[in-house]
Amino acid sequence: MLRRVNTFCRICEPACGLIAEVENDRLVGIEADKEHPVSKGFACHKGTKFDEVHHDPDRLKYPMRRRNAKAEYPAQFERTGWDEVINDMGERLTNILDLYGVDAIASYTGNPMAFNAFGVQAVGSFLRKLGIRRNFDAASQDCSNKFAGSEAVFGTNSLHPVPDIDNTDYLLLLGENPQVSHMSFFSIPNPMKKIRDARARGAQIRYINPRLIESAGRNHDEVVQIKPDTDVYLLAAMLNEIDRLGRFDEHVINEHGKNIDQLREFIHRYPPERVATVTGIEAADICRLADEFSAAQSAAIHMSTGVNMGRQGTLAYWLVHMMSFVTGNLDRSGGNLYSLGYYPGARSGRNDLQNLFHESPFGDIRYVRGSLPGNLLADYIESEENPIRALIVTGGNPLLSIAGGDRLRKAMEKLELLIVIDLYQSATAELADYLLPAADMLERSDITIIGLGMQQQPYAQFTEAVIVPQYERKEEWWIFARMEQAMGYSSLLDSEGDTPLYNRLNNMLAHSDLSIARLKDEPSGTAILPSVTTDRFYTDHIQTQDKRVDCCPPIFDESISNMEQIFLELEQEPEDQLKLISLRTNFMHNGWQQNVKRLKQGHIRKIACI
Ligand SMILES: Nc1nc2c(c(=O)[nH]1)N[C@H]1C(S)=C(S)[C@@H](COP(=O)(O)OP(=O)(O)OC[C@H]3O[C@@H](n4cnc5c(=O)[nH]c(N)nc54)[C@H](O)[C@@H]3O)O[C@H]1N2
Ligand SMILES: Nc1nc2c(c(=O)[nH]1)N[C@H]1C(S)=C(S)[C@@H](COP(=O)(O)OP(=O)(O)OC[C@H]3O[C@@H](n4cnc5c(=O)[nH]c(N)nc54)[C@H](O)[C@@H]3O)O[C@H]1N2
Ligand code: SF4
Ligand SMILES: [Mo]
Repeated sequence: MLRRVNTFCRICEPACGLIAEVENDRLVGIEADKEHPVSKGFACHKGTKFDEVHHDPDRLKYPMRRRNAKAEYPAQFERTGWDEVINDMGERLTNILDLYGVDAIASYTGNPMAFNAFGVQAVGSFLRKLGIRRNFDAASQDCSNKFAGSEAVFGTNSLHPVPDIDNTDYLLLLGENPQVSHMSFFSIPNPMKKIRDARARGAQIRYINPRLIESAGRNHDEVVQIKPDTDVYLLAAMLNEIDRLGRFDEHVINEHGKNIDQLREFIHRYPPERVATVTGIEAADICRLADEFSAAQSAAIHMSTGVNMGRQGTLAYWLVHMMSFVTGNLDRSGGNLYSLGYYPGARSGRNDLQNLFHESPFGDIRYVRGSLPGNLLADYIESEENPIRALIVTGGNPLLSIAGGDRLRKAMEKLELLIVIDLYQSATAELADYLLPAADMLERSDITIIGLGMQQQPYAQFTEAVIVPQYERKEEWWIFARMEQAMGYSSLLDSEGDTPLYNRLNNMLAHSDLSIARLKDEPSGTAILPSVTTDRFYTDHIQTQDKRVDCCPPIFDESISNMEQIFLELEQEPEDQLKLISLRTNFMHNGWQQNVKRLKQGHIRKIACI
């Protein structure tokens, strides 16, 4: 008999509603959920073609143990059983802990773990129980600048006001290509429809990008082409011009801001005429952008990985917040609004900005949201003093996703123990001592978590596993809970049933009078929450101690002087300087989905860069 099961996609941030078709315990099809109250029948080809991942013969099926040395290629693995492998790993981790202490063990959690509510909580619990401090994750490749930026300006890493796209008159998008990527730090199914609707209403759309992107299509005038890695100067110059036009909202600034004189002093160093050559945008065009943004009835702004991944992503995000705040568009209809989801997360992201940095053999570094910078992973492994000797990689492929793969490979070959939990034998997994097969998104239950605080329409969805894990694949939470048991810690598996696993998420849902049991009764497993509102940002959401927006956080002093240094260097660059920029396509998802044949159709549009 054919069963149609409601579920949702966990590949990227929109979390589109899906219907999975199951016949005789076998997945036979996936389609977009037309009845889904939020995604309303939208899903992209990665979600609807996920059956190819699920059935892929290359998928890991059994727990495996390495037979040859790490440096030997190809890797040789032998099949083993879960009890054996868990006991082996537990014993080896305990030995390393006893011999070298806790800093000899590190963890890297990859991007897919952000879409795995129970898995990510189990990894966290395991690391806390062992006391592991050397944590790395994919965020330092694509978004930790945003955590650090919001922390400095709003007092919490978890406050990222999103564009009020349904009401805005002007939408400024920097470093993103929603047609291909469906946006990050803004959970919105079918973003291109929203952008088209906004355009049809008469809103102006502007993309800042070195490349004429797919999202703009034939609307070439919507793209302002910029030289790579110079957005921070464009934003400073736009703010400068808006101030010159007398369009700072003094009332909002007096009421809710601080350090505004310092902001003014800073932006006055970057008038449009000065930054034109470095950004590749003529002064008149910068002034036009500034005029448009500040004259619009309402204007919204969003910045993504094209800028995040640059050298000055944190400062750029500060200036993005400033564009919104000083023009009175923060917390205003049609501007940028905080999307309170089922759990008020802003408070838990609060951080004390004093003494954030600590000395390390590689200079002063800091944790951002509990994680160290990924590009130091190789240094930590190769360090003479107190090196990382064991690494647990969960749902990530750092060898491909962190820059400098050759060096990282050589470093990883030196690890005494590498445990990799993945769907596939990835490049990183080629070096593993233990390679453990994870259940895929259709083989596990879950709840929407990644978009919390960033959903265009707040909602919560629960899904049961569509299909039981095939072969000997296991969910990540189970693997970590078993490891806890093997190493003598308390564990989710100590008591029966789902309750312990669901406890934390039920506590979070309780803030919205919801529970997993209640979600199960809702159509599509989905409860719609109140829409995003204005007028609570400065009273309820902002987390600085004085509840004021910091317009020029002192923690940026050093970066601000580096910014000038970099500017002087950029001014010296020859006009034909070649620079590489990232190109995300429909054919892959970061470093995976390479086997999905039906993603490889079509071609990359040849589009001009400056
Ligand atoms: N070369 C390159 N580098 C990049 C990027 C890129 O596109 N190309 N993108 C950048 C960005 S934006 C990011 S976020 C980071 C991502 O950095 P990573 O997370 O390190 O890299 P991914 O390629 O996303 O790796 C995901 C791995 O998880 C596995 N996987 C998929 N689903 C599951 C699951 O449910 N459970 C488990 N256990 N494993 C799973 C995949 O098979 C894959 O090996 O990389 C950044 N760096
Ligand atoms: N098909 C597909 N979808 C994906 C992914 C994928 O790999 N494939 N990855 C997912 C992940 S993990 C993420 S984080 C999101 C990312 O989603 P987006 O942030 O939208 O990522 P991109 O589509 O790479 O868009 C980045 C844009 O920045 C531009 N750019 C490069 N350098 C600069 C610069 O210096 N300044 C400016 N202004 N622009 C610049 C590039 O030309 C590119 O158009 O996508 C998600 N969705
Ligand atoms: S847009 Fe993202 S969440 Fe939606 S179906 Fe595609 S991959 Fe899945
Ligand atoms: Mo990402």
